[in-house]
Parts: sequence; structure tokens; C-alpha cells
Amino acid sequence: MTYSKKPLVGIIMGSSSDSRIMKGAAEILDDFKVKHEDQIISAHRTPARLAEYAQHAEKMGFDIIIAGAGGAAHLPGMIASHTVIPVIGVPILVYNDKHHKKTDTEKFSAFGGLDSLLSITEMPSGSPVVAVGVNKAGNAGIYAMKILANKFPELKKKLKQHKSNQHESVVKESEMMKKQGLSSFAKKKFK
Ligand code: RP5
Repeated sequence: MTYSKKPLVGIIMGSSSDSRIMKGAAEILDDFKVKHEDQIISAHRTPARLAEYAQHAEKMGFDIIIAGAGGAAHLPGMIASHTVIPVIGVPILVYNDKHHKKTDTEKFSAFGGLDSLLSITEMPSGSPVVAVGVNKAGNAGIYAMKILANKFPELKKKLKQHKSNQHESVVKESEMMKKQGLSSFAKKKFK
């Protein structure tokens, strides 16, 4: 069952480089069978398109926008400034593998995600954006489900199931650890 024929959530990101992380939000929405529309909107490279997107999101009637960006991560905040739709920001630790010659460390952003976290959370009074942890796009998906659950009781049931699945999986792993002992448990888990 899907909750609506039209997308309820807009997922946007500043660059195709962010899709590796942002797919975590889409996967949750897909699991919960909630339709979403996904786009790349860059606050810096396509500023006019950003304003147009905010109008598009309102026209589409999205209930929530999930916006991920890395570095000087202005996308969530600027979208929130243009619309009354609640925005969940995903700070991204940039990993840019477009530059094949760079070493692995050089491909990461200089400030390890703190740059994007602060850019997203330190919004001025009057124009809020909520944020999940760095690279935690899946949590943005779950949080979006929590908001939508106020509208769709079926989603509330699914969220409760999701919670109890998490409980079961921790208990199962704990039992295995107790049985095998920590050293061999960790050896098997990280081999
Ligand atoms: C931000 O710059 C994007 O959100 C991305 O995380 C970062 C790097 O983008 P690319 O240079 O990899 O396109 O605007």
C-alpha cells in the first residue's frame, strides 16, 4: 500500500556526489512505501533554480523536504527561507571521488563534516531547519516518517514495528556475544 499517489517528500541534494549518502533517506521512504521526488539543486551553482524549487515543492504539496549538502551547506537553510514546508537537513561529509588522482584523505572536505553541520544548524532566529547527524540520511528518512505518521495512522504502526525490529536485532546480537565471548564475536563481525 502507498499512502498517496503523489510524492509526499521532496529529497534534494547539492551535488551528485551527495547521492551516495542521500540514498539512505530514499531507502527508508521506499521501505515505508512513501513516495518521494528526488532532485539535485545547488544553492551556489544554481541559485535561481533553488528559488524555483521552493515554489515547485509548494505546488506539489510536499509535507517535508529532506535536503542534504556538504561543505558550505546552504541548501537546507536557503530552501527553508523560501518555503513554509519543514526542512530536515542532512550535513554531509564531502567525499569527492571526481578527482581520481587525489589521495583518499584529500577527497574528504577539510573539516570532516563539522563545516556542513554548523552551516545547517546555525540558522538565524526565525528561519529554522532541523538537522540529523553527519551523513545520517537514514535518520532524516525516519524522522520524516514520524512527521507523516501524524497524518497516516498506518505509518505509526509501521514505525512501532520498526522500533521493535531494532530491539530484536540488538537482543539477538547480544545473545550471540554472550555465547561466543567478546573476542571471537568481534573477530567474526569485523573479519
Ligand atoms: C556541496 O558541495 C554539495 O552538497 C557537495 O556535498 C559539495 C561538493 O560538491 P561537488 O564538488 O562534489 O559537486 O555544494
